[in-house]
Amino acid sequence: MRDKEIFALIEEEKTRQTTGIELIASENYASPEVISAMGSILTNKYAEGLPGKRYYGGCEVVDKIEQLAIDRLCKLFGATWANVQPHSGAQANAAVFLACLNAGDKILGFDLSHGGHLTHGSPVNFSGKLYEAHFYGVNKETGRIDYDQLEKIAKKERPKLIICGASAYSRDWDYQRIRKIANEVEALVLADISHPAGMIATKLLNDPLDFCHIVTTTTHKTLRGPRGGVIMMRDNIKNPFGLRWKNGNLKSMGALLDAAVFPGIQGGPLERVIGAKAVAFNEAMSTQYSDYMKRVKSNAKIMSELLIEKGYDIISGGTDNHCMLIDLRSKNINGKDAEEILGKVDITVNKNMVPFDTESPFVTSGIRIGTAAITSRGIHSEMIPQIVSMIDRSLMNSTNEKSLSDIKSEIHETMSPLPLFQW
Ligand code: DSN
Repeated sequence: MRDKEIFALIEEEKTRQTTGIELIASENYASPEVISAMGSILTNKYAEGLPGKRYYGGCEVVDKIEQLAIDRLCKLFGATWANVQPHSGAQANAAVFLACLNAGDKILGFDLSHGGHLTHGSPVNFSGKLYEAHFYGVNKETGRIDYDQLEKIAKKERPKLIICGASAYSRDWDYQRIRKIANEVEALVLADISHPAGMIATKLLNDPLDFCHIVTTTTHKTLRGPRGGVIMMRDNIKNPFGLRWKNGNLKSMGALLDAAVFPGIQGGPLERVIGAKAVAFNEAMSTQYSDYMKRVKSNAKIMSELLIEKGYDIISGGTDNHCMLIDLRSKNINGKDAEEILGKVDITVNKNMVPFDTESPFVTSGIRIGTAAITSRGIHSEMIPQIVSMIDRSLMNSTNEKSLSDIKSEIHETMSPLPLFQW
């Protein structure tokens, strides 16, 4: 029996992914091996618990798979403890909150409207409903994190947890400064590196594990693995303050985090996804992946420079990583319209709030762009000017249907010959 409807739709989605230009900063194309592990018979197995400590029989093979995933992740990031079971980045963050905080405790995160993430204290998310959330943002002039403001709020509010990391921030983070502030107010530091994880693993950006007590990441963005999350720590991190970090001891903090993942917030782990995570971590330790990350970074840099040349306003004036946030107010277009116009020519982006936005989250003044996915398809630096030109021509001729149709054909011709994934 074959489900014709669903498999026809999967083919339709494959055509969409193949013919268009994917610029959503959080997306990527996983390797055939990652996808094969994800679509494997590992989906048949229940394995509540941890390797060697399960609540079900028959776990001897999945134990080896999960342990390999843990070991490879630790090697990739130089971590000494990891949990690879979170089903997503949001779940990873929820587990950290459950392990480290009591309901009502104060947290301090990066403002969602400045580029932060829902799970860092937004009022519509569990993190803002269960905890008392405070926020820092970017400096209006520089578009960069305002560490002085962060320090001021931390000293005033004395949060239990300071969260760094973002969904739409193109600059590197000063983890050392954040840890110094956290020490002064006796807070734990969580770095959510979901977006730049691959660049951190390949040492193209500062290393949060040097200074942050706990690090979470998704595995499907720059890391290019299956959809999922992980939690990590490194044992040089000592914490005398965290009320629930028993004895300042990494081992007992690890036990608290393990228990927060399961049975705290999740049931059985997805061993097929954990197997695919292990495949992706192995790939991320290769020189080909390091080269890929360097190309993602240089493609983003070239793209931001070319957009600036065409009069686009990039928040903070450029990028250190794979993404950039464009304030479209100087072009008299809002984010919603830009997303729709680019969608007509099969360039996929997402509308995004810009710092100090004057539009609502449903309209927004900006779009976010990232180069991880197109670089996986083999887009090299010489092709970036053409992509920037196609973006600009679409936005500038948005009411000219003929022009949009020509651009769409150009995009299909450029992208269709490229495989979905190539090293
Ligand atoms: N939705 C992800 C992103 O686009 O950045 C974050 O969860």
